[in-house]
This record gives sequence, C-alpha cells and structure tokens, in this order.
Amino acid sequence: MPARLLPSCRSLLLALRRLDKYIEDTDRFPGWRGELPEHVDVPTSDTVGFGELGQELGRGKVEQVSWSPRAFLYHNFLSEEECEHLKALAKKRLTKSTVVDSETGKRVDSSVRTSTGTSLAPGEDEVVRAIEKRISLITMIPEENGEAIQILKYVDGQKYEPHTDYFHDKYNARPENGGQRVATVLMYLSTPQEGGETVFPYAKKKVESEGWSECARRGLAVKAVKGSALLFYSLKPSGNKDPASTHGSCPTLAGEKWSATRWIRVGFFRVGGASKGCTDEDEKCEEWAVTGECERNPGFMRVKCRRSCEVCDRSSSKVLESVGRKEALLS
Ligand SMILES: O=C(O)CCC(=O)C(=O)O
Repeated sequence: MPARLLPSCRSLLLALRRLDKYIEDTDRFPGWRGELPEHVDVPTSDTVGFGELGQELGRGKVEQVSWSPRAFLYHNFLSEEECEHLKALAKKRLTKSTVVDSETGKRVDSSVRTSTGTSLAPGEDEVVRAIEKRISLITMIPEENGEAIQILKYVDGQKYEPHTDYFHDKYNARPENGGQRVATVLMYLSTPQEGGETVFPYAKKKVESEGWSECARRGLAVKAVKGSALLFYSLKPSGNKDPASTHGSCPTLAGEKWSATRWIRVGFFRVGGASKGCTDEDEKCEEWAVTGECERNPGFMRVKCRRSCEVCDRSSSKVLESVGRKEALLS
C-alpha cells in the first residue's frame, strides 16, 4: 500500500470506531427503537376521514369557502339515507323555533327565527352516533364537546336573521357548561328550489354571480345542498370571538330547507353544567388518564381527576337522556 494512503486509512479506522461508539450510546437511549407489539389490532370498520372505511373514496371533497370567517364545505358529508333518517326523527316533534335569552339562558320565542325545529337526544340512535363521530373526526374536536344536534325546517319564506353562534354573555358560556362555542357544523338535509342559502354578511368575499337570492348577495353565501356540511369557526385561533362568523338563513322561497346543526364548545358540553363532584381539578387530568395514571396513581388521580378517571357517580348524571353513551356515565 502506498505510504501516502496510510493517514486516510487511519482516519477511516477512527471514524469507524466513533460510529461504533455512537451506535452503542444511542442503543442506551430510552424510548422506542422500532419494536412493534406482536399483534397489531387494526380496526377494519372504524371511521377515517369523514367517510366510513371503504366508502371514503366517493366522499371527502372539502372546499375552503372563506378564510374570514374560517369556513369549509364538506360535500357528500351525509348520505341520502342519513338525511332522510334525521328528517324522519325530527318530523314527529317539530315545534316553533326559539332563541337563547342572553340574560336568563332560557329559550324564548323570536321573530328573527321563524323556522320550526327540534333537538335530537345526544347519541339518539346508531345513525346519529355515526354522524356525531364523523363530525368529531373532521373537526378534530372530541365528540363530548358537541351539543345535541338541532334540526330546523324552513318553508314559505321562513328564515333565520344573521346572528352569531358564540355567546355574548357569561352565563351561557360558563366553563362548567362547556364554555364558549368554538365552531358550528351545519348539515343540509334537503335542497330547496329557491333561497335558503346560509349567508355571512360580514365576510370579506361576497357572492356576485347569478343564481343567488337577493338576501344571499348581501354577503358570502353557501347553497343548501342535500348531504353537504358547512363547518365554520366562531372563535379565531387566538380564542377571540370572530364577528365575521355572523350568519343567517336566507328566506326559503321555494321548496323546503332542512338543516341539522351541531354547535361545538371549547370544553366538554354539559346540560345545565357539570354534575357536582364530577370534574377534573387539573387541566392535565385527561392527559394523565390516557397515559395510565388512574391505575398507577389512584390515590391522587381518583380524587383530583374524577371525570377523566371515570369515577363519577352515575346517579348524579345530568345528561341521562344521552342514550347509551359514555358521557352519560361521565357527567
Ligand atoms: O340553517 C341555516 O342555514 C342557519 C342555521 C343557523 O344559523 C344555526 O343553526 O345557527
């Protein structure tokens, strides 16, 4: 071997020794090193995206409607059968729509909202549960933060004047009730022949082209199309209220408009506030519970993190009308 190559051989040897040492050291690092459990249980019937596994190819088109307000339209979010099922559930119990009084929190009659409507019970049946779960998947917000789905029916010029979904008062937004509303998912269960658009009068963009009602042209509008769902945020990422989320339902001028609304809170939603004794005292409770602390450290966790460790008294539940759902046991 020529003498001038000897130094590079030496540095190569040195580099190899350093590499060995590096591998030895990193081997000692705690944490995951690529091992997998022997049996990985991959659920085959679970929901991905916003369609059930195997169906998502025909669904899933998401359109950004606007950035101010932040609004997105999910085409084919509900199937034909789901739309019909929700309407059939609601038909039996439609009453004149009301609004929430900011001072008392009670529901009162109003001329700004002339539709008829009703609320479904949370998780009322299998179809409703699947929809609630799908909403949670697209918004990436826990199902527990969602209020009961509300169904509205508009005919003969019925409308909902522009309003915000976020609350203007402290009473409705009290933390033990789930806090402020952060987002709304508005699902359309029918396609009216004329009018019935959802309008955002303070949006930056406005609709201009033909084919919109006069009311819709006052702002940015979305047509009610059976099966599609509009997701918009009432709060900005900063947590501040977004006035651009002000919206209303334009008069339905021909045909019927049916919509199903799910308002989503910043925290777990509780009817009438959390039950006594069923709260977490530390904001990290949920995270600790997920990592197994309820079992490892029950003395502390079962006292301080009652909700996350699911040690609440069933009889104290205030959402027992929530049929067969985990949150009925949690509250
Ligand atoms: O039906 C619509 O388009 C609007 C409904 C609405 O504003 C609401 O439910 O908050």
